[in-house]
Amino acid sequence: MTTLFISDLHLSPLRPDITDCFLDFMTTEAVHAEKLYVLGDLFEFWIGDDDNSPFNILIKDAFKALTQQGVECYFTQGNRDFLLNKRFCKETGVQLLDDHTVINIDGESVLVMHGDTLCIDDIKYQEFRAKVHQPWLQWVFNRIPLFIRQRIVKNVQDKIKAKKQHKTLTIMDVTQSEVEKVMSEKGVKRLIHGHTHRPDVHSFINHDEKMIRIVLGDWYKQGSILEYKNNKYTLHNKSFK
Ligand code: LP5
Ligand code: MN
Repeated sequence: MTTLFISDLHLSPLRPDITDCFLDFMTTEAVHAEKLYVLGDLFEFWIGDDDNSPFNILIKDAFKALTQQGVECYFTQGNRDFLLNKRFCKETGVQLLDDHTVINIDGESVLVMHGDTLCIDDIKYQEFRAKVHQPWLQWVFNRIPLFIRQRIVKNVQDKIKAKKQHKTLTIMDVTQSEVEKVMSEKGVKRLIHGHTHRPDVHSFINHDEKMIRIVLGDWYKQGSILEYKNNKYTLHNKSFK
């Protein structure tokens, strides 16, 4: 049994190198897996499930082909695709997971998430997140014409870009006490997430028990995949052609 995990691809029509690597991954690696977990930020930005641009159709078709071949696909929203929802899933066969979901891998409970909720020292981001996750605001936003939504997002992104440059790397990393708290609450000894773009395997002791936190990598310079096979987790890269 092979289970694959990816996140932080930031797919966009402006990065055909990432898109090619992703499409190749879907047809050569993912197709042989039993399950694929996409832990957020698949897209550079997802404006809404009604955006049927040729690029979005290309990506949706890749998921549809995969699920039709029997690979179970799961998706967790990231901070860039928090508006990806049920319609995308219905069109592709992908199953949407809650922000924090405990899955079972060969008998072990494993917590999977995007990872942004662990960065609690990034107070400005957490305030922003709380705002844009309000169901009523999303309801209203989804009903605004697409071209106006695109302008709003561009405006907010420009505003935010300047603010992000002043943040330290520590603020933008996970807060260890929050990791321990969430893992205890969920009763797991293993956590898999993305978001920080710092692929690594962290081991630590909490309440006398060994805990493991696996961080997925981004796809800016190469593909980054976590593979679970034969009771072993391996992080590997996939070069752009
Ligand atoms: O992904 P990455 O690493 O670049 O940065 C993230 C955080 N940034 C974001 C921002 C999104 O990518 C862009 C969102 C555009 C959204 C348009 C919304 C339209 C309304 C929708 C209503 C339903 O996620 C970044 C983190 C970083 O991760 C590391 O964790 O630091 O966070 C920020 O930079 C956010 C700023 O700190 C907060 C800025 C507040 C600006 C307020 C603008 C008004 C918002 C109005 C919302 C209605
Ligand atoms: Mn992210």
